[in-house]
Amino acid sequence: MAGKGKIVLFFPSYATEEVAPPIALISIAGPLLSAGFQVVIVDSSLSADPVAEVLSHADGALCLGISIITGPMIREAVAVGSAWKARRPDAPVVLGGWHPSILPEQSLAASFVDLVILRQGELAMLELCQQLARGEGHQGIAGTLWKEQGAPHRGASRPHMALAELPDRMPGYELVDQDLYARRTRLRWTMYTASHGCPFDCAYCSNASVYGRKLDLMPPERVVSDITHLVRRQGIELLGFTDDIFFCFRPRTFEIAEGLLSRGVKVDWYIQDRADSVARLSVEEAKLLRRSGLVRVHFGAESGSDDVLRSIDKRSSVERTLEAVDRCKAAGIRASFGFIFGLPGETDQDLRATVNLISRIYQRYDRADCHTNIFTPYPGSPLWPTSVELGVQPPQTLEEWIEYFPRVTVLPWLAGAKHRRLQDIRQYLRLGYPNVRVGEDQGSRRHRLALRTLGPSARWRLREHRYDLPLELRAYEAAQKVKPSLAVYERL
Ligand code: B12
Ligand code: SF4
Repeated sequence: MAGKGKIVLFFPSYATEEVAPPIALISIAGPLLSAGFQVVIVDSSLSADPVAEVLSHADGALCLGISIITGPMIREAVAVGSAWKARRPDAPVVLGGWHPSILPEQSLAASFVDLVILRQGELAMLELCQQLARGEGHQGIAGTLWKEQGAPHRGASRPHMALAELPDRMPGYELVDQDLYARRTRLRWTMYTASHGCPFDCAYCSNASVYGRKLDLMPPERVVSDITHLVRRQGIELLGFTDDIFFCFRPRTFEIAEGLLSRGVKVDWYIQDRADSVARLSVEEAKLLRRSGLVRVHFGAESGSDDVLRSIDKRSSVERTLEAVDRCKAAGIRASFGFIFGLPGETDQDLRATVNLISRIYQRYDRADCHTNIFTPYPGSPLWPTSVELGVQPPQTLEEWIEYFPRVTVLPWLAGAKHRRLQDIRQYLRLGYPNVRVGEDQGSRRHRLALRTLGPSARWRLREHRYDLPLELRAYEAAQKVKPSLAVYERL
């Protein structure tokens, strides 16, 4: 039943080494496939020439849908969307995902965009495609904004629909060629969404502006049967949950773990959660999760200073972070911690506390790793208005957001030497405590040699908090330009 028409979906490059099937588009594709549409997903990570590949599917298509998160993904969204518009002015270009959901009017104003779908996209996209298939145009769908003779219009609002009531997402997974991804990453892995939303309100997080503060939980038995399907039908070996706080509702967590065990489903899985949630688990509970396949937890630890944690309303503490390390260690679960440098008001003492905490985590558990980012204020987060007051210049067009990401953006309160110093500290952390993420290249022999040579001095600097005259770092960076294979993986 692929007779209703063809829909092309595009997932732009996100400028990192990680490669994974685009879960947002898989979710959109599921209901379209069940309704009888033919769906083509083009994932830039697998494409040598995304513009040419998308255009090769343009003839006869009803529309092009593009998914974007704020930042570098917008570059290819603009290139592909504009090329599509030039070739198929009659077939609308639809933007969906986090960025257009938070800034819909500005996103719609881009010349190649005909329609923006706000927040949850499954039903709005299905209705749009059904309307287009009937030859009725792209106007008037609830939960969307569209252009008509160049002027913007907004449809009725569309309430969030519980995950459990949405049309099945699983047919979308069947569309993806897992072999292609496995060839790139040497691992059959995919992502799965068992809940949306988060009841917390961390000041840097834009989650609530898209999913609100209410948790939307997929029933545990459905989670178990979907995972069973993915493992048995697609040979998935590793599954990443996109949920923000997996342990939010503890009984459900154990039902999922026990369900996987009782069905004999052999799969490794990882989650993201808060340190305080994991610290609350008993060792026995953590071990049960490990037995069911939980291999890694990604934590937002954010800072080694309780003052900073209070200032961002994290409602957790350094002590909780260390307890979470212990719990993971006791159960043999890998633990990855994310830290944010350069939050407004962070002092040098706070920064030192964070570097110390990172060193303590590495000393405490040899299967822990830490990642740092320089704070990037996102629209839709509680810290956005403060950041604008402090001098952040909001980009004025969709295209201007392309350059808006941590490696490029310099915060006004970090202008000059402060930003450079933070980047140096991050680099010393990478050299002092190297680690590798899922789906990432393990690095060349030369790269490993550079790490062995520079590691001890990097760890000395971090311990002493001395970052003056970083000559070895500059030499290393110069060598990187000559031999890019020396590059330590840089997280954006
Ligand atoms: C997985 C993930 C990624 C992965 C996606 C990989 C992949 N192959 O799928 C990648 C690696 C791309 C990624 C990168 C980044 N991410 Co991210 N990511 C997530 C995460 C954990 C899950 C997103 C997801 O897939 N959810 C499941 C799907 C089903 O939900 P969804 O994405 O909301 O999609 C629905 C709707 O948005 C909509 N929709 C989405 N796309 C489309 C397209 C069309 C056509 C339509 C109609 C609808 C539609 O319909 C979907 C189904 O309902 C979220 C946090 C979270 N828990 O949601 C952060 C999150 C989206 N990421 C975020 C950030 C900040 C980033 C980075 C900037 C991080 C960084 N510092 O580099 C980068 C930006 C990209 C880049 N570097 O270019 C922020 C978003 C900020 C913002 N305002 O945009 C989030 C919310 C995390 C947070 N709480 O701060 N991320
Ligand atoms: S950072 Fe995590 S815990 Fe905090 S509000 Fe966002 S999703 Fe929730």
